[in-house]
Amino acid sequence: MKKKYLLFAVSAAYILTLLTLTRPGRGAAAPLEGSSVSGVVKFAGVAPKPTAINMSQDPLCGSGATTEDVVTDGKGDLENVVVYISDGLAGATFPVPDEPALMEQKGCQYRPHVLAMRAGQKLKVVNNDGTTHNIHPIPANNREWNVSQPKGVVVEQTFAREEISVPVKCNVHPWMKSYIAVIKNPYFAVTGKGGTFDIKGLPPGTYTLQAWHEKLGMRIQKITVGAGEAKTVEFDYK
Ligand SMILES: [Cu+2]
Repeated sequence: MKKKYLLFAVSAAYILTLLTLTRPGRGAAAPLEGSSVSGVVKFAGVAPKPTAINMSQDPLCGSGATTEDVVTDGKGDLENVVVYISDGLAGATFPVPDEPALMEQKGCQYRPHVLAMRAGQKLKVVNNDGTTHNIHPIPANNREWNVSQPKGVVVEQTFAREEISVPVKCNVHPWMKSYIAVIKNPYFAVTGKGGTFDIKGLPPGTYTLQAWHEKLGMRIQKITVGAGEAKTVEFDYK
């Protein structure tokens, strides 16, 4: 009788172990688990029209580019909005990715126009143009730097502290402007085509979700996401 119970107990333990080991999303994939918050950023009303940029001072820059301070499609979906968790992570720290964040200069414009990256992460700035640029971020909460960047030269820098967002200019080409959002947690996105964003791998909790646009300013929402919940939210500008 005793032996039978023992056999039963051992079998049950074996099955439980198997179930645990074969559950999807365990082990190395763990950081990608969790809840998510996604959605869209909208601009209500008539968006200002992009205007042509006069690049005639530098024949190596090309022509035909337009301003990017408010970029929407015909449906009011707003691009270049940084959406990030600004509060609710209770001082948690997160490893900084080894891969650098990338900003390119193409046709004498910054690509992307708005970049989001981690505090302490390496920033790699590439010059794809035939001309010399001068990359010059003007931070309020980080070390300022200002580097001449001839054709083909790669610049690498970091920003130590969170700052949303650091304006970047080029001292050679006055129309060149971009923004770098430096964020201390990994929970952020920048809206692209369609005005959408998707922040994955969030632990369940209550957070302040903030949206930042270079011309239209900040929007703030309190959100609560349950375990495994895929929350959707909308931000509205006008
Ligand atoms: Cu330039």
